[in-house]
Amino acid sequence: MMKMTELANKKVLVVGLGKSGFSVCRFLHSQSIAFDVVDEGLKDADVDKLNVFAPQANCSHEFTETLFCQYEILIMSPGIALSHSAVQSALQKGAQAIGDIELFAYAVDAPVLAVTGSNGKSTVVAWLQAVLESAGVSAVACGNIGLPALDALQSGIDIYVVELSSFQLETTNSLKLLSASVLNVSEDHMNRYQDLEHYAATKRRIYRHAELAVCNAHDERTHVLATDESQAVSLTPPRILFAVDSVTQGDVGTRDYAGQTWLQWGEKRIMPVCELPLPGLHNCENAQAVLAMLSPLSLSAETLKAGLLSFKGLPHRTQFVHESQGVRWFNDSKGTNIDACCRAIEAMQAPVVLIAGGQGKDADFSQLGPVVQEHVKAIVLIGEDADVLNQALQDFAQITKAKTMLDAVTQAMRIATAGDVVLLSPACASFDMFDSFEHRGDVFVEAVMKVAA
Ligand code: UMA
Repeated sequence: MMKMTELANKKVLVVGLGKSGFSVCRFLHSQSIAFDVVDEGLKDADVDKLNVFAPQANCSHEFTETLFCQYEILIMSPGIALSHSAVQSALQKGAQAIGDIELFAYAVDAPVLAVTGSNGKSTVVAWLQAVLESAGVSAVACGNIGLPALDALQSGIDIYVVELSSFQLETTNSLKLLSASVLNVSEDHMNRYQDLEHYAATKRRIYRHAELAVCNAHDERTHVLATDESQAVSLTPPRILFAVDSVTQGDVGTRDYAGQTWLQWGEKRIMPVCELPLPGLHNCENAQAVLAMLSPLSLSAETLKAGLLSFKGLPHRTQFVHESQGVRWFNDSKGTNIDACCRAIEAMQAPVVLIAGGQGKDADFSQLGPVVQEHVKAIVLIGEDADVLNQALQDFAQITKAKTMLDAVTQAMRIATAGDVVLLSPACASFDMFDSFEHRGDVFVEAVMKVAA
């Protein structure tokens, strides 16, 4: 493992000046480590912001071999692929690529829990934080969830709870974890990986230095594989399973008592599933993952139950927005892939008018067909890949297209009748029309309040 002192003697390039790039710059500056910056979309305002604390940093917007090959350490932003030709040239000349989470690993001095997965990771991370806080443990949720991990570093924190994306895991090598989980693996980011197994193996890098691996009983791709290249450096960690249908041993799942299904952790009965504060089977599994991730802390069943109940859910994840004329409106803007969209549709338990579309990331949308056929009465498509979705789904539901979110909401309002749900769950990234999934969700909520309230 490289040490911070070694970093100080290297030529360092921060690649990407978004949220994580800025957190890296602030961190390097705080450690008196010199660096330069490159960002293809470099904005004057960002250069000004950087100049306030690091005027010595050279800023460039050219991703060229000549530039990259001048550096020994590339600190990559997660959104920038290692396969970029300028990055590859530098790596071949002996440069090393790391990410913000690797720097976090060097600096953190409290226990860390980390969660990845195609879906549910933000919810699990925020739920973990809620349970810990309610148990009197000071915890901060950071990483892919939005607060860059390096910005979260502060004194007085008992436990860091970090959400990691597969992108971040590509450049993370030495993060020591008290417990780690790949919650699930389903198709996403296929424009960045060779296939689903390549994507899954990248996620499993999270187990590299974990003391406990928390794996999904229904999803073998989440299980630690001794043959993974990522495991080569450590012993296979002990494992605890969640999503077990009828728990008998130390795993976490459900068990039936007197006609009621309970959350069960080994011999501990935690609470009836129907009392969980978030709806749907997927949230029952998220709660189980929370319990499993916390097992090293040996909290009591009462403490865990109180903690689970204290969580109110996150915005943009099957978030109830409004009801008028018997039609309920839900914002699931965070549904950025097919699996998340399917689970949101199923959790509605009512006929759905779906608003979907955006950047499709090369996904195979025909996989949405069966769920759409069963639960969706109409789809309103938005975004640059609307035609791709239309092609894949036209046999399963009535489809119309909309140019703006306001247009989509207006059309959905016309189609929906009492008892229906209108659900924004795009199954796509947002960047063609919006700054982020949060921005997309906010614009949706605003449109709903304008049109339906
Ligand atoms: N850039 C380039 N060249 C490129 C791509 C980007 O120069 O080819 C530049 C852009 O001009 C921009 C910067 O890089 O200035 C953006 O960097 P980034 O895309 O890595 O994004 P950040 O702002 O640093 O935010 C990242 C995560 N984004 C991605 O992984 C795409 C955020 O997760 C995360 O919250 C943040 O770090 C803090 O850790 C968002 C996300 O979409 C929510 N994550 C994906 C997901 O959840 O599916 C992985």
